[in-house]
Amino acid sequence: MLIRRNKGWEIPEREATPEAVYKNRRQFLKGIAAGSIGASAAAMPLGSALAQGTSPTADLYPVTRNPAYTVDREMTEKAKALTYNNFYEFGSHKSISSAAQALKLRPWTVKIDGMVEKPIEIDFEDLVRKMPLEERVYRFRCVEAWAMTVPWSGFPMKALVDFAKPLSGAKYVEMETASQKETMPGLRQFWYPWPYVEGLSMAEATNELTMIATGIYGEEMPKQNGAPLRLVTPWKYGFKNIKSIVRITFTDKRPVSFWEELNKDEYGFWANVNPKVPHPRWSQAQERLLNNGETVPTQIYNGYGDYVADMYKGMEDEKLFM
Ligand SMILES: Nc1nc2c(c(=O)[nH]1)N[C@H]1C(S)=C(S)[C@@H](COP(=O)(O)O)O[C@H]1N2
Ligand SMILES: [Mo]
Repeated sequence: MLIRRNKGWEIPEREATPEAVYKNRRQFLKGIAAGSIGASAAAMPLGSALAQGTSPTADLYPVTRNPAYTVDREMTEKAKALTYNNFYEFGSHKSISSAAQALKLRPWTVKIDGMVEKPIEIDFEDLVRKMPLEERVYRFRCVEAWAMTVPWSGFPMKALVDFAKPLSGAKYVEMETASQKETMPGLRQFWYPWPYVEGLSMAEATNELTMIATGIYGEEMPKQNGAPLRLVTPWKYGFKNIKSIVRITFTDKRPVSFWEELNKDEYGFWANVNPKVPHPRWSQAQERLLNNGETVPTQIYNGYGDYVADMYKGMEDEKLFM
C-alpha cells in the first residue's frame, strides 16, 4: 500500500489529497492503533495525538472530505493555522499555541440544557462517536481582517440539535467555553466577562454550513484551535466560532456574546461578514491571507451568501453585519 506522506494542506486545494488516499491512510492509522504495523512514532504520517498515544478519539481521523464544500482559494499552511491563534483564555495575543497545551481535555463533559426535552451531560467521546463526521474546506474570516482557508473535521451542528431535542419554543442556542482556572491564565484578567459565550439563532444553528468541528487538517483538534469541540460558522466573523465548548443551552432569549458584552458597538450579535460595513476602527473591505500575506477583497457573507442570506430576510432593522 502506497502512503502519501506529503501534507495536502500545503498545496492548493485542487491538488489536495483525494478521498481514496484519505481512506487508505485511515486504514493505515487503524493498523497502527491495532499494533499490526511496527511503525515508530517518527514514521507516522500525521504527527497527531495518536502518534503520541494520548487520545481515545484519535482513531476517528482523518474523515472523508465532503466535496460539496470546497473553495477556490489556496489552503492555509497547517503550521500557520496552528500557531497564529485567538484564544483569550490563554492570552490576548496570537502566540498562545504553547500556553494552550495546558488545557485539560479529559474528562470533557458537554452539558446540553435549557429548553430541551431532557437535559443531559454527555462525555465528549460518547458524543463524537454518535455524530456523522466529515471534512469540509471553509474560508475563515477574523474581524481583525485576517483570513485563512482550512479543512475542518466535524459534524453539522444540526445533527447535535436533533440529538438535543429542543422544545418548539427554543429560539437561540447559547454555547459556553470551559473555564479552567488552573490552566487558563486569561481568566485572571477579571475585566473580561468570563466564561466566553456565543450564540446563534435556531435557523443559524441548523443551517447546513454550521459545523461543530472536532478536528482540522485531518487530525483531532489541537488545543490552541479549540479542542475538543468548537463552533465553525464560515459566513460570520471569527469571534462567533467559540472554542472548547462545555455547555449548549437552548433558550428563547437572545444570548449576549462575550465580545458583545464587552463592546456592543464594535461586536454585535449577528456579526455577518460584510466588506461595506466597517468596524468602527478599521475597514472590512479587504482581508490579509494568513498564508502569504496577500490582501484580497472581502466578500459579503464571506462568500457564503447562497447558503445563508435567506435567513436574514425581513431582519433589515437588525445590525446584521457587526
Ligand atoms: N473561547 C474562545 N473562543 C474563541 C476565541 C477566544 O478568545 N476564546 N477567539 C475567537 C476569535 S476572535 C477567532 S478569530 C477564532 C480563532 O480561531 P483559530 O485560533 O482556530 O484560528 O476563535 C474564536 N473563538
Ligand atoms: Mo477574531
